[in-house]
Amino acid sequence: MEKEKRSYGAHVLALPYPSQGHINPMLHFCKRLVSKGLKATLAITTFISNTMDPKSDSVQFDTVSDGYDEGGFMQAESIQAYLERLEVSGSQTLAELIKRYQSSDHPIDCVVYDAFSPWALKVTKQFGLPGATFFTQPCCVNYIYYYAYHGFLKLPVSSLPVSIPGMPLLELPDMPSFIYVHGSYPAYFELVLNQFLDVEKADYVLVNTFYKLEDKVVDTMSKVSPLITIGPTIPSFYLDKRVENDYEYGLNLFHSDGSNCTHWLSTKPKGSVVYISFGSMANLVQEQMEEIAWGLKGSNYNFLWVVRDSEGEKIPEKFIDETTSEKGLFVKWSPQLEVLSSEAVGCFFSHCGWNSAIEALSLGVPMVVMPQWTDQTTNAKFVQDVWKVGVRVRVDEKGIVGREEIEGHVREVMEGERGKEMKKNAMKWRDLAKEAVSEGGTSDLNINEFVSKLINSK
Ligand code: UDP
Ligand code: 7WV
Repeated sequence: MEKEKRSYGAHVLALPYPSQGHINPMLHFCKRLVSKGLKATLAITTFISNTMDPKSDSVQFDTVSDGYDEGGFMQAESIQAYLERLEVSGSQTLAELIKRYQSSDHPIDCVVYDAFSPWALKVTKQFGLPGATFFTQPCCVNYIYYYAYHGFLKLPVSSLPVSIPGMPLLELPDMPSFIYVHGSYPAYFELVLNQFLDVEKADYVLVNTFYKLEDKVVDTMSKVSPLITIGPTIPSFYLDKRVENDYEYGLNLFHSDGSNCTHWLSTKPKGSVVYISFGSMANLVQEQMEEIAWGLKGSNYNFLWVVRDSEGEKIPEKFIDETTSEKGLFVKWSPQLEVLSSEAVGCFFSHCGWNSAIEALSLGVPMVVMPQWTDQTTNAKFVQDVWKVGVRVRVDEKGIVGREEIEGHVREVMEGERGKEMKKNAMKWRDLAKEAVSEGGTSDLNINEFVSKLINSK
């Protein structure tokens, strides 16, 4: 019997690093590829697959193992142990998965893997397939790591400010935390630097950013390490609206009270709400949570605050008692894009994880940023001084951001002259983000070229 003719151009297997901030952009990129005629399979870990309920009409899900099928990262003895086992089990199960597809009707034609997992390229090449590494962080951060990886940036940093071509001068707190706090999280530092391990052997280097947002860094970095910008990878409904049924990411590691948020927001006047979230991983010390609470109270604005289960106990009881449900809403997880696109939201108080930052830029929402670690410090520098869409709060001698500092910055963004300027800039970036992924935009053209090369190289 003749084989059924393929209805798709090529089959992409995508392998995200197993965290929320890495799954979201990869999953969404897959949806975009499907909308352009490819077939896409997202390989999540067995643990995540067993605990979540991934939803997508267009992307297919499959599993690999990080070696911790019962508890994921939380089950690991240490960060280093997790990363080591992820590489061993990940390589093995990725190979098994590709092998299984190669003897089916829809063999894999390309592997798109998170830059955090350079080992995936070795597996990909064993099957003679093209590999595309996917950077989930912005180019400004990647280029700093590129410099450090090649020893162009001497560590610990002793000469300040740091001058890197294509970038503004950087002070120490503007550097990624692993550089800023030299020696912190050595295993993660190795992970972020190793994004450049074998990068020249990858057939494609994809970055979740868009050209006009980072034109100087992209141009500078492209000369030494060719890359293509394919972002923002946020659901199409919020940008070009060309991908059908693409309203949400579709894989949440936490349960959300979605309709609750949207209903509550719908009762609030335009620009009256501060949305607060520190992403999926940050754990703040109790004193910091208290300062945020009293800073908010002082500002007297409405607020929608995402407090994950593990953070709940850190909110002062007195604050909860004094806050009416009209004034403030606490949720354990939010439909963040829906929230950010609500007219009621006047500013986003954020840890400045890259997804959150590019989502705010794409939806035209100004920010107060309180970076915690990893790339967030550098993202915050660019949010404040390059894109000019937010202000960064400063920590005191004890490493805490005080309530007055918080109240002052929230007021500045919500009501000050500078706030109006930031809103205007945010709207400009929103338009440029839309343009980038719309027909003929920089990211759209880059994705089209990637797609046609894949189809033609089969
Ligand atoms: N997010 C969400 N609901 C929340 C908080 C976060 O849907 O209540 C999403 C957010 O839209 C983003 C991702 O989770 O896409 C978090 O990624 P980010 O890079 O901002 O931070 P991380 O969690 O990696 O620190
Ligand atoms: C998850 C685990 C470790 C890191 C990150 C995410 C990130 O910064 O993206 Br270093």
